[in-house]
Amino acid sequence: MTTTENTSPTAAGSGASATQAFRASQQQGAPEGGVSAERVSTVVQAVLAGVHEAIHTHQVTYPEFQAAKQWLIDVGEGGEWPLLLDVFVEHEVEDVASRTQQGSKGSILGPYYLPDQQKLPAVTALPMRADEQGTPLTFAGQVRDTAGNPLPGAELDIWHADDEGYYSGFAPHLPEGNLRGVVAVDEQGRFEIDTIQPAPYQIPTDGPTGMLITAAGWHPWRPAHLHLIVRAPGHRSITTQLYFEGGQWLDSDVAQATKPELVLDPHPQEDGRLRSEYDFVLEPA
Ligand code: MBD
Ligand code: FE
Repeated sequence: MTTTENTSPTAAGSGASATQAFRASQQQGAPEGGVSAERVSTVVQAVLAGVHEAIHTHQVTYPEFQAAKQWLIDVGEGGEWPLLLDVFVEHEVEDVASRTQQGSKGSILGPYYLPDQQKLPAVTALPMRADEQGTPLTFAGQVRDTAGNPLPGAELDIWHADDEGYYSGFAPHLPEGNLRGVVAVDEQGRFEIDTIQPAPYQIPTDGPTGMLITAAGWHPWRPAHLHLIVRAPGHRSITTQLYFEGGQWLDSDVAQATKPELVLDPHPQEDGRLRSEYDFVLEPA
């Protein structure tokens, strides 16, 4: 991925990178054969009906309509469509998808996933800076199928923010691949990953999404979290996030992406590291 526009940890920088990353991911992910006219008509009509109803119910004025138009233009120019949609909409799409999913609970992907990260063995440390800040954390567990058998062919694609809430690839001061990796589990489906505890994530306040949040008087925070995609041959992948017991914003995630089953309870070890265990269960594909 090129990061030419991304020269400082600003909303415009991370927005441009997130838009670029999304476009790259769409080369593989677009629905085969497109979407039928009937489906487009049904869903778009329902979306527009919701907008129309809000306008009538709340007697929206011309100045308000034009301000909304200006803001939507800014969302696009700032590259913030991935951020805005993943924060305010993706949780509903995930809720629909999760209704047909067995095994571990999923959560939203968000705008900061990058494919093709460093391959790592089952007992490992995520790539990090020599002076990486944050409480050291060991995250360990096992991947099994719905019958309880270990899945030795599984991998954990893991990524998370640093101790300041920034993601590598979306903040130019961070080395490429920092706090990201693809971990291959061992013969028992087990893994043990050394990393640091991430900080909560704040929506950039200098971009259009942050301006909306400020204008509405909401808070711009997501609780600290690990992102994961867990895959195994012949099984349905799980995209999820794991949070931390007692963490700030856990009960008021701006992205509404927390679930009670997704909260880790890390315990301090004798060496001062935190340790947390979590097992994943994948259903057959
Ligand atoms: C994030 O870190 C995130 O996980 C989501 C879903 C949206 C914005 C930032
Ligand atoms: Fe995130």
